[in-house]
Amino acid sequence: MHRTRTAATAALALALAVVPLTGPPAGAAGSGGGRDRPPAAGPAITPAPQSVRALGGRVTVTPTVTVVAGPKADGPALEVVERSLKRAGADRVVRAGKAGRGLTVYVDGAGAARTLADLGARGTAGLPAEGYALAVGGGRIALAGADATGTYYAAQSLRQLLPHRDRPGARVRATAVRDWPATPLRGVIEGFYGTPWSHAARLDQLDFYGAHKMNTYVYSPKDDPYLREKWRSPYPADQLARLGELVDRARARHVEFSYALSPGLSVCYSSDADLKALTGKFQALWDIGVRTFAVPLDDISYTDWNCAADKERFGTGGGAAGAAQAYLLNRVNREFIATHRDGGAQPLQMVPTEYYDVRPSPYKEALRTRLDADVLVEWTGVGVIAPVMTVAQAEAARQVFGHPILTWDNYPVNDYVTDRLLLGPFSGREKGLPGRLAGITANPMIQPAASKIALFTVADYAWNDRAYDARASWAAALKEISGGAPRTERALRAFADAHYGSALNPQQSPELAAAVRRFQDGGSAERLDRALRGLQHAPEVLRASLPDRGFIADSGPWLDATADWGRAARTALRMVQASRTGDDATAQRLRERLPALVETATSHVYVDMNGKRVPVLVAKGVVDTFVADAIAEHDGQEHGTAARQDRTRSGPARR
Ligand code: LTM
Repeated sequence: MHRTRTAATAALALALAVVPLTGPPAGAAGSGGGRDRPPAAGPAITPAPQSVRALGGRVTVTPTVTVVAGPKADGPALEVVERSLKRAGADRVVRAGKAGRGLTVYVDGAGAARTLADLGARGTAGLPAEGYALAVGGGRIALAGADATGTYYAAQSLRQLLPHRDRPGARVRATAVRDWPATPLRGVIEGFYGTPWSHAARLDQLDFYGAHKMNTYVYSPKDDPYLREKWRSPYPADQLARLGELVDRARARHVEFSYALSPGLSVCYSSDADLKALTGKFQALWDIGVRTFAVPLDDISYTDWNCAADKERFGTGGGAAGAAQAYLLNRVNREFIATHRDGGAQPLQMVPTEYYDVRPSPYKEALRTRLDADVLVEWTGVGVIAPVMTVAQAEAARQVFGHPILTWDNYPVNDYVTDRLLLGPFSGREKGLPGRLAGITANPMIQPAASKIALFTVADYAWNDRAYDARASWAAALKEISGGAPRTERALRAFADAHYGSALNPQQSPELAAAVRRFQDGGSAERLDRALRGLQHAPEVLRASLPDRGFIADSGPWLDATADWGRAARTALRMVQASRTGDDATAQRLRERLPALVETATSHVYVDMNGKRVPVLVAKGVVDTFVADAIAEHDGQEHGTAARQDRTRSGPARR
């Protein structure tokens, strides 16, 4: 199966040539005179577009809508357009060569270009790869992409502009959007240790990436044995067929499927046989449609060789390891990638063994000077889990590795804290960073559906970092994932707040913590109880109404623990109130219930792929501390009361 160069490659080729890698296209709205604002109260498009302008007036979705497609209009884009029109109430969506009587939607071609001009919207000229123009107005809609992916993204934006309705007549605000990505590669690297995602979850993720304008999925689960321990072995036919399904789904969603093989545990870098094993495996993946390949060499020893021949050939130490890796990768690059370029092979990607800093070293020096210039180097930022990532750090990485940098951002991955869900937003990444990078890939949690909150925000940042606001993006993610029902959204917010903290979001449970602080500063108990009641009941609301059932399956033990911590904290609050108002009997009764409640709340476990039972955490340092403080306050008072009673019984203190 041969494919032409994708939009992502074209964008990347451009990115490799110029630094800064991307920026607003010349003369684009928002490039100098300030960014256009979304029309007031209009539906939100996510990721936030670079430019949105209200045109005035509205367009009605008529019973029959005509779609006029250009000769090369993207098939998946047309499917999204037609499905969205039907969801907006159109009874019939017909394809025709010219405008019909009702609403007409032009997708690419001369019709779209003319309609954009008629509506006073700029066309696609000057837009970077994957950019698009979209205009709604005057009884027409026009979508045009700088390339097929751009058209697909225009369709995704239109999907969000159109309402959901069960009959014709919906009215849509007249709007012009001109949009483009801040960095060429945006997406996810399934690169964690632990239970690999299921096939169904991966298919679902690819749909999610396409809908959020993410164009990259790197297949690199550490615990797929065929990627690491058994990297030389071919996949069994059924597993290869499943990978083929993922590749096909990825293509249909304009996502580039990147296959990452990690031979570092046993490879002999100088061995012809191992080169053959590596490229042979790549060829098997090529044959099912993969066009992007990576060789991660993270988490291996580079001081121990796997064969005597390497020691003889390269010597010892970090510089020798860099030289050996560059030797093998250059052979892969020249003997496989280059020979497959006409068929659509994309630039090779690699993860260095020193992937977590920008300190000069003999190893990095060897990669910088010896590795072919067009190989992309993945880098996690400074620190394996980087709390912040700055433009200066990215520039230092570019310098020290001497190659274009694709970030392997270890958020929201939780393989190193399997007791937690990380449901906060992508934070601490400086504005301007995407423009300095070949791209951004995020390493997600072992729990695929629960990762979507964070991944939504990654997509938002990677597309338009200038407009990115972590809290606003987080709220938008909750809105989308909750399916629009306010009660579900409130429950999801309470649950996500209870699992917010991480290296990127050092404040755990910011909303619950603020509610506790307010109470401790003299605020009303009723108010705190409302917040705790929200926490306690969030799991049952989510279980009853969250549309994404994968999220519920992923979060099972954390949902149970959240409900139980909510119950324990409310009991603790009532105990404090009773004791503060002098109702010692009630306080004592509640006090006696607390140990069992805390025991239940701490009894829920996540069972990992090895059967290890890991007790899960909820709002760590907030809800548990509140309960502990409440117990201390009660017991301290009780101790004081008992001491006073003792003194009373034994008469006045003697001097
Ligand atoms: O980050 C990299 C390059 N490698 C590993 C990941 O596989 C792992 O998921 C993360 C988080 O534990 N840390 C790593 O070092």
